[in-house]
Amino acid sequence: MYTQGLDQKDKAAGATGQDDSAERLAAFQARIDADEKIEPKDWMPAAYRKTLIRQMSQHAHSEIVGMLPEGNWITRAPTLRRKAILLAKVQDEAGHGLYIYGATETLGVSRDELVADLLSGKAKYSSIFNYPTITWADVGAIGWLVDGAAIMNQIPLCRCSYGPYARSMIRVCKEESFHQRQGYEIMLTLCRGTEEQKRMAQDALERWWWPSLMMFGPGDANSSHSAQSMAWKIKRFSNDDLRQKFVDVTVPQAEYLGLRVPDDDLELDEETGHYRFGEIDWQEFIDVINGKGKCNRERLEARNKAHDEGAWVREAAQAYAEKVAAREAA
Ligand code: BYC
Repeated sequence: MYTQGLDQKDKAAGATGQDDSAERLAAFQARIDADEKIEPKDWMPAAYRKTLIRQMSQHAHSEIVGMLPEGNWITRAPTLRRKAILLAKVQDEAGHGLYIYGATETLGVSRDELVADLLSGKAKYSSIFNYPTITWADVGAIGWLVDGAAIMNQIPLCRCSYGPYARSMIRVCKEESFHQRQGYEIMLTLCRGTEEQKRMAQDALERWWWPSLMMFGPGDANSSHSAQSMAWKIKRFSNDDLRQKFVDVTVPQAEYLGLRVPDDDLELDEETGHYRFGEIDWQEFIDVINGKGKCNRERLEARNKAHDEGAWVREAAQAYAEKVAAREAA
């Protein structure tokens, strides 16, 4: 369905190439200001299209690469029930990637180009998926913290100005809520278990807390895209605002679990009702997004291997499509 947008590529390039006149830009901004949705066949500035392709493709890649850290535990889930839930969750992430790739294709870029950029290492994906999952508690911490951060970021994207992206986020957010609850329930079970289980939960929180805060992106002062993306209502809140909201809802959840958030500067500001928290290690964030995280290499190798091993499926689908087309032509 979404690939129908591909036949608009030439027209779209023409429309965005020469025609970004002040008048057209003003009319476009007026539509955004009136909270109208922009649809694939509508005129849009070239830079709006480029920003969306960048953000949406990175988002889709994150969903797909995000299957790997948790996928690591499918064969080692502690019970049949946990295994069934984890399988469903990881499959949901694949679905999210596919909806968002589909929505990105409506902007006139092909799935093959997007995937090639991921596999070559040219395209970014979320920093969080470059950390290892070394114990079962990491599966709980990912659901609780990573999916929790993802919901905080994605609920406002349901109101994004670009229609296909906004609509794809509605189902994604419903599924992410279930993911967050299952992760929290794993943490709760561990925290009510033996001393050793509680230590595993604490250790996972210590390793995932700061990387989860980094998911929201650089601080507002260093966020190169935020101002324009907010003016276009692609983003509705700044990176720092969403990070603060996440801290405010998550700290009481950690307290309920009886776990300690690994931040000596964490303190509730009674006047504002917000938690003050310590400085994020931005050098670590920069290193991770530049390919120097613990698992960057492993993640790209895994995606490339899966792509190579799936070649026969693509070839078979292509051969079948050609056979059907030839039969119809005859
Ligand atoms: N990691 O100007 P800024 C999930 C880059 S998956 C890597 O603030 P923007 C899940 C940014 O791209 C959920 N790179 O950018 C799946 C830019 O670089 P470029 C993933 C990051 O776009 C499986 C530069 O830093 N969610 O939920 O305005 C299992 C400057 O940043 C990161 C999404 O993708 C990062 N964390 O704001 C479990 C949500 N942060 O492109 C769970 C959609 C920043 O100029 N994306 N960068 O080279 C967004 O909302 C926005 O793109 C961001 C960044 C808030 C992430």
